[in-house]
Amino acid sequence: MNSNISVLEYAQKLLTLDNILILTHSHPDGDTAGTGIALHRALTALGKNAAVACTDELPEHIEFLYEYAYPEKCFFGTPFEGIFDAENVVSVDIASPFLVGSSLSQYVPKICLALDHHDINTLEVPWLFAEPESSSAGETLYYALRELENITGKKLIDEKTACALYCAIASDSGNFKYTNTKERTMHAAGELMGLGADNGEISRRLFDIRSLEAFRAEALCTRNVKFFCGGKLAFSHVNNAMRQEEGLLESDFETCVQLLRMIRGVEVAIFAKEKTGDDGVEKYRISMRSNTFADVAEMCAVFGGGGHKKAAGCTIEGTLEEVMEKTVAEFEKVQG
Ligand SMILES: [Mn+2]
Repeated sequence: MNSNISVLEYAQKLLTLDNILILTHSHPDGDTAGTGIALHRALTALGKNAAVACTDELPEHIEFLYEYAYPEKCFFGTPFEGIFDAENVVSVDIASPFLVGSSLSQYVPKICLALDHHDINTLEVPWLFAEPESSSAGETLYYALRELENITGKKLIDEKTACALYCAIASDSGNFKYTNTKERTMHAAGELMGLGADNGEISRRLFDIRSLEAFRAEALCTRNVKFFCGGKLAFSHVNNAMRQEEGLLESDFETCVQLLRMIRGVEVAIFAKEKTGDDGVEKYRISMRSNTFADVAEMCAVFGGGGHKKAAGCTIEGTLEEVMEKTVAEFEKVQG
């Protein structure tokens, strides 16, 4: 069973370890990768031998994190057998054993110390340091490194470590926009800027760079938008034929629902992607977002889906017209 330890105990425990493998979660985001890299740098500054690993490569939008890493001991999607010998395994931002990913799953039973910020952590580890009130693993690690600095009297956050931690926090807090952003989040970010994190450049790289394909997908989304309920519901879609004609992938459409939500007067935004399979049954993958009162998790649950109050999804069988009618009817119920 997990026992949740304090920041001081976490810092003390880290000091007792060496030859440390830092595990990050699969499909890495800025938080897990930035936190893993920052911890690697801090452990190296403490004179310890360590490496950071992930099942998958860093996706394009956070590839710049390599600039802050020690690349020779950074194994994102690359094997390290024979290069690094893991004596102790620690994890960052991993809430469940399944999030480690298949190529590193043999290390799950060896995790001795976990750092996390999720509400629920199902890792079975001897020591868990979890702070659900924290915006990000990066925020939790920042305060833990401050604790380690107090204990050891060593400076552990250099400019690159500060950049990696800033990226981690900015990623998970939506550039300090989500409700998980608290006073201590901004405090940590401010101190990291003082230590050399370039907030403008990091937010540009994390949030202001888009693929041309995403723009073309949004153009298609904009062309197909329809409004219902006096402009409170915006519905758009893409079918396979349109998508193939434009040479776009399904993943290029990820930001479309966000775009619809930004239209003045819209409460619920719906984007539908055709998912008709080889069986020929017509169906659509639905993404829903709401702005204020509507609970889209409830709306999606009607169709066997789910999610959060303001962001949810489901899959609905039927023609586009049927899917539109069904989802509009659900919104009419909730808008009262
Ligand atoms: Mn996280």
